[in-house]
Amino acid sequence: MVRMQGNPDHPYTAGALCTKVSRYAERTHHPDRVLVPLRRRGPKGSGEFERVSWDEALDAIARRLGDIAARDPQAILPYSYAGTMGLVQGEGMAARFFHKLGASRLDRTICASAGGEALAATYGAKVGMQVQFFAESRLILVWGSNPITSSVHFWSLAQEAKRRGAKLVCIDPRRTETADKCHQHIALLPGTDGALALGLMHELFAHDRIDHAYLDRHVADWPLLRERALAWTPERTAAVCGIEPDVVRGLARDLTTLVPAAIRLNYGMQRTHGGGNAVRLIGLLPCLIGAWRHRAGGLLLSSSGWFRHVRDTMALERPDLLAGRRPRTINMSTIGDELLRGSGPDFGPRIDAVVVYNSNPVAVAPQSRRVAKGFAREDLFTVVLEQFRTDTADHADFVLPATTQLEHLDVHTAYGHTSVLFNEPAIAPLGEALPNSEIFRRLAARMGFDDPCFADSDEQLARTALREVDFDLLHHQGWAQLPVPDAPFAEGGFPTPDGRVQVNAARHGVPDFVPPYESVSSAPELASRFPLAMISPPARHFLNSTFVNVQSLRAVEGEPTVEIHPADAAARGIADGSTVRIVNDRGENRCTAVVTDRARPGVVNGFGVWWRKFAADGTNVNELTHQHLTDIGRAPCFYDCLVEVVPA
Ligand SMILES: Nc1nc2c(c(=O)[nH]1)N[C@H]1C(S)=C(S)[C@@H](COP(=O)(O)OP(=O)(O)OC[C@H]3O[C@@H](n4cnc5c(=O)[nH]c(N)nc54)[C@H](O)[C@@H]3O)O[C@H]1N2
Ligand SMILES: Nc1nc2c(c(=O)[nH]1)N[C@H]1C(S)=C(S)[C@@H](COP(=O)(O)OP(=O)(O)OC[C@H]3O[C@@H](n4cnc5c(=O)[nH]c(N)nc54)[C@H](O)[C@@H]3O)O[C@H]1N2
Ligand SMILES: [Mo]
Repeated sequence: MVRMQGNPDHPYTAGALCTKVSRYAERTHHPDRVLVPLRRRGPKGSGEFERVSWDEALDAIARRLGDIAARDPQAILPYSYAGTMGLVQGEGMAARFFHKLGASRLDRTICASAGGEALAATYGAKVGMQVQFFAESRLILVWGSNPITSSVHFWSLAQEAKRRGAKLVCIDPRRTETADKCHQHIALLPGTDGALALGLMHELFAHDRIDHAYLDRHVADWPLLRERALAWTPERTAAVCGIEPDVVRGLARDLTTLVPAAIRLNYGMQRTHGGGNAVRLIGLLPCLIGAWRHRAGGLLLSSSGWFRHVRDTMALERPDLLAGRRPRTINMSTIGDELLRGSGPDFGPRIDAVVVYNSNPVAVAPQSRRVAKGFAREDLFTVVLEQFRTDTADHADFVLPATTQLEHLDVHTAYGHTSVLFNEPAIAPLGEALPNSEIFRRLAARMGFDDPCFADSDEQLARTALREVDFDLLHHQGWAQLPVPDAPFAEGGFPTPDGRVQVNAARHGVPDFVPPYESVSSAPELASRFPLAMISPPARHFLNSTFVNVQSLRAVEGEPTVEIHPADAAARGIADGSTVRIVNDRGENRCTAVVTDRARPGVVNGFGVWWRKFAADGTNVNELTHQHLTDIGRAPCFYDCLVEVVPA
């Protein structure tokens, strides 16, 4: 491995890498890589291990899982998410293994399910504009997203639009680096986006600035929305959002005068109680103004729905191996509570074993004191497939060395652009590391699973995972573009049963503003003790908890910090650069205060997702977050969290 470089021929990324991935060589060849199987030696959570052979590790794991499965396989839980989003090294062989075993199923909600299910309820699938056409938009709302940090390729397109004269508006409680580069920044209170969307609709309906023809033809039940929106005057909206009424009026005007308008709507707003309803409301704005008529108008949350015909999940994951069994489903976002639960009639058996791959729940899951306590159970059997000794790996009985993206084969779909990608291994696996697929293949053999599908090679898995894709072209070129129309909904044709956008969606009804669980106005009693709202978006140089141990990146991030507005800091006697404690009833986290007007009054900004073991007090921001779920999609509410900040 000598150099990391993007593919200059790929139409969307054009060879550009984000900062963190440009350090992937440093990460891959990091001296701390786990390169041999490890067995626990010290107490749970101590991170003390001894080296064992693959045979010893796999025999012991298969024996223990076999014993538990003989009682009830549902006592075994797989836990995985975004470490790699590849189809082969994600839920490929792993899913087959757990289906055959009859293990509990995992509801993978930790990131995108609130917005995903909300968009599907409204539009029928996670579909939207083709990202490249943002370059031609006249108005771009960057809503709940910090693309300079988290999607640099989109940001290049927004910059292009700006050069061509577009207006950029950033809607975010934090004055982000992105907000600095937009023409306007609307610093609303966290979790109030649904109210802002209703306020904008109020203006559009009240002044009759709507595209009647588009609504009549392509949006079912739209008058129900009108009725609801007319109650949201700019004054009411502004009071809820913590902004000025004229901001609502001005933005509504821009939406109809700067044509076409496009919304880059992302996950910031979804990590609060009303995240699902907010996405549904914002999702309806482009319909009101007929923005879908243009290829540079509409919205983009995720393009992943365009891949739904391409991904052959059944063939890849083989749910038929369940053979009629219907194991329970466990929500990954409440893993803390789930691990600490006893068996019971409504829960089933206690969780006796967890197999973690592609995830670091002790750091990334909410209310991490509960998560760490659960993983510290001496009677829990934990296997972690990892590249590094993460906070979660420290709690394992066995750590199994996993390959990185450079060392294994995979294929990827996307959620920004619309091409399928091929990941060819560039180097041989380091040390004794193995791809996830091979680890599950070997475990399956040890467990006596002899269905032919457990012998599939990685290339066979990759071919099986994709249909309607020219695999040879994909392999040869590195990517294959999906056929997506330029302006997919110019004439309606949404992927809903009747082809129309759904205002009154099955199961969810007409969308409305759902206030946060924890805010000054929705929980005044709690706010009297913990008056500050805390959000915790990702740090620019980390990828959730990945890359936190890469020295050159950690050097730029420095140390865990919390941003606090000068007025809030002064009221608490907090000086810039001093050590503070962020506290609430769930826990506390020590870090360094940055006194800055990047934070709005009443809101503090923590950053995700540091490793607990790198912090002086062994915690991170998730010590403060809670396990309540969003209105739609059963997702976590990381940015719906009241705290107090005090000098340490
Ligand atoms: N560098 C880097 N890039 C990443 C990641 C990373 O960890 N680091 N993570 C990747 C992953 S897994 C994901 S899911 C995506 C996420 O990508 P995005 O969904 O684009 O999310 P962020 O860039 O985190 O931006 C979220 C923004 O929302 C703001 N926000 C917080 N609460 C609210 C609210 O209530 N309303 C509004 N309007 N805004 C709010 C935050 O201040 C933050 O600036 O990024 C991916 N890219
Ligand atoms: N407070 C707060 N918490 C958050 C967020 C936030 O914004 N604020 N963001 C949330 C979001 S958007 C997400 S997506 C989740 C992400 O949570 P996770 O999915 O847990 O993602 P990471 O923290 O990146 O951890 C992935 C782990 O997988 C490992 N890994 C990578 N590739 C492989 C592989 O090929 N094989 C194996 N076995 N392991 C591999 C990496 O070393 C890393 O330790 O975190 C969530 N948590
Ligand atoms: Mo995510």
